[in-house]
Order: sequence, then C-alpha cells, then structure tokens
Amino acid sequence: MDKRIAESELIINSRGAVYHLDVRPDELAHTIITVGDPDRVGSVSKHFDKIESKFQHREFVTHTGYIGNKRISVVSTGIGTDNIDIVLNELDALVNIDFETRLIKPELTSLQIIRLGTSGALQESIPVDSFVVSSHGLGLDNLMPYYAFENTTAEKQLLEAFRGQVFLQPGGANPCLFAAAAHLQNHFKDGFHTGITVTCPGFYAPQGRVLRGTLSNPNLIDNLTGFSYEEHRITNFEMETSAIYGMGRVLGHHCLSVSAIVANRIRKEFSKDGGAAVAALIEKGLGIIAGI
Ligand code: R1P
Ligand code: URA
Repeated sequence: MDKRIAESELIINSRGAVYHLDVRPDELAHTIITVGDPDRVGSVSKHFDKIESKFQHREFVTHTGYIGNKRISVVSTGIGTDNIDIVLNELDALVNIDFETRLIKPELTSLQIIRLGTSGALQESIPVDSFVVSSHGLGLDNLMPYYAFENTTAEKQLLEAFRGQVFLQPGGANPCLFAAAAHLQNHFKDGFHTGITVTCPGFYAPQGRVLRGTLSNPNLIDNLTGFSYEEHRITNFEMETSAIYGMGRVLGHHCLSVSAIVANRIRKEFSKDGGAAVAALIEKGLGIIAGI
C-alpha cells in the first residue's frame, strides 16, 4: 500500500511551508503557545529574548523565538474548533511528516501545546480577571466525532455523569470529553482555579447568551453550573479547549488550556480591563512555560 500522503491531502506551498499556517518544519519550536486573537501573538513574543521568525497567513500568525534557551512558537488559531482542526493537524504535520518524501516519520515527536485564551466563568466564586486551568475540555461542538479516539475509564465515567445531569436538546451536541496533560497541569496550580471547561460552537446561544435570538435550551447555563461529579465542577465556557485536548489525544501531543476570565455569567459581570487580565496571564504563563 502507498503510504505517501498525496498533494491534495497535505498541501505544501512554494516556500515548502504547510498550507494554512505558512510555516516550514524548521520554523516551528516543539513548545507551542496558541492564542485565539492574532494580535495576541505579538503580546506574547514581545517577552521573547530573541525572535527568530514571523509569519502570517489569514488569521494564523506564528512567531518563533527564545526565552533564555527555551525555543517557543506562538500561533494564533482564530476562533473555534474548526480552526483547531486545521492548526493541530498542520502543527503535527510539521513535526511528524517528512515534507520531502510525504511519509510519516518512523520516530514521532510529541509537542507541548498550551492555550492562553479568554473565557467566561460559570461559577459565582470565579471572579473576572482570575485565571482558570482546564482539567478537562468538554466539547459541545461536533469536531471530534469525525475522528477515531480512545477515552480513559475516568473520562468515560465523567462524560456519563454529564450526560445524566445536563440536558442537551435532541439533535444538538454529541458531547465529548478529554483530560489535560497531567504533567503540564501540575505546573499550573498556584494562582489558578481548576475545573472542567465547556467548549461551545458559538459565543451567543451556544453559551446561553440572549440578544435578539431566542434560546432553544434556556436552562443550559444553570445545568452546567450545577453539574458535579466527585470533585469535578464545570468552571468555564470558551470555544477551543476540547478540540485542542481531543486532537492532542488523536495525534499524541501534550496539551493544556489556560484562560483569563473576562466574563462571569452568573454574576453578569465583564472585566473592566480584559486586556490587562490577558497581559497578566501571558506574563504568568510565560514564567511557567519557560521553566518546563
Ligand atoms: C470568543 O470571544 C473567543 O475568546 C475565547 C474563545 O475561546 C473564543 O475564541 O478565546 P480567545 O480569547 O483565545 O480567542
Ligand atoms: N470567550 C468566550 O468564549 N466566552 C466568554 O464568555 C468570554 C470569552
């Protein structure tokens, strides 16, 4: 059987770079920070001691550089799990597929991928401007059912409890759940809340927000806030984490998602300076990541 990956499946541009990211294999570090907002890439790389390269194609901005001896790439994903499908597959291809032969390399590389994002809290006790590390990503979008993956027994039990407690309208989401990379999570303890992060396929109705559209499931937020299983609680909502954790599982990468809380949906508050909260998360996060 021909194991060569065809030109239509892995698209490499005239620069020898992968299609959407426009990054070549030698231009990517093995520790990667993902951010949603393309403008946030510079807010991270301005802390680098040296910047090696900068690329931009569509919403995907990539800066690679160093903090001390630690080589780090920061990549913007834009919003949503559909973009995570693109970014995680292309990051993986950059390290695990030989761009000359188009064959999967015999020795695979596991990347460390850490999301520094923003999020809305689902517990009254998690204030705006605080930080949450996602013990699990629980997807209410529909990316991961397209992939074959394995869940651990603990993940299956937690997902089962979720299905039992949280009503999802028929024909809606087919929830999936993945744990964070434990060895990365261990570095993010002091000064972080920890809990399950729910990943939604939208910002408004999929996160229970009403402007002019009417919700099909008005109890979603109450249901999520009230969920509990053993020591696990749902802490927050956002739009990428479950796909990062899920694609990390499928492709063999170590992933962690950390968020600055810019909204508290229970208290109905929004940060007075979300930019400052994100800047503080970047500084704290980089201090930890540089030492991992
Ligand atoms: C929505 O405003 C966006 O903010 C959050 C959500 O996940 C979504 O991408 O993360 P980022 O600030 O990292 O983009
Ligand atoms: N990002 C989200 O997806 N939701 C929020 O409430 C805040 C940031």
